[in-house]
Amino acid sequence: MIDLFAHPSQNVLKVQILLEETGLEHRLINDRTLRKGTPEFERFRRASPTGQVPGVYDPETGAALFESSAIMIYLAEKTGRFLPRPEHPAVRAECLKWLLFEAASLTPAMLDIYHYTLQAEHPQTYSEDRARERARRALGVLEDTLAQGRDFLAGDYSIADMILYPWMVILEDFADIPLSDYPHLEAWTGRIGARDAVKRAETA
Ligand SMILES: N[C@@H](CCC(=O)N[C@@H](CS)C(=O)NCC(=O)O)C(=O)O
Repeated sequence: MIDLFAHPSQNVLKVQILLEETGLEHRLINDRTLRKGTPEFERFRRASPTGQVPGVYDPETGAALFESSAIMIYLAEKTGRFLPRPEHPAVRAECLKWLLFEAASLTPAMLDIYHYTLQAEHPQTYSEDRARERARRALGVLEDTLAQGRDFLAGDYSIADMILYPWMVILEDFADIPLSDYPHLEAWTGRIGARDAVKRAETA
């Protein structure tokens, strides 16, 4: 039984979607209720040295992981699903490319928008404009990719789709960017959101 250290957040939702898609047995452990000195707390700190969620501990292999992209790769490889195998390096790299893009391009821009617009005490126009421009640039790349007639980002439905989907669900509330500005991305979001496993993850 895999431990998923979590509290409600989009970063956790990515992993929950994959766990539901693969049917891997798991239990959610709310990191905020863990008490120092308990075995669960020790496992959480081993999995996530930053103390952030998601964190995963897999007693079957001893894997103790943080960073949602690393967790997604691990679970996909463990099950042999949703990540092309190394014998197909080009499609595998295509899938991994979107995982890195999510972590290195879209997410930092989204978080900067959130902080500079919704959290900062004083308006920070330059930083806010720059973050918004970076986010729109990343969203434009996704839109152009899906406009090439692809149903999913890297061929078949994969962890690339699962890792990016949670951001689209909150795009407007979180970054004040309407998803309808990106019609292909909006249709893709609808396709993923309609999956039973995704619905289960969203209501878990
Ligand atoms: N890069 C990390 C980000 C993890 C992250 O920011 N987690 C947030 C929840 S969405 C968290 O634990 N925040 C509490 C904290 O930073 O202490 C990932 O992709 O997993």
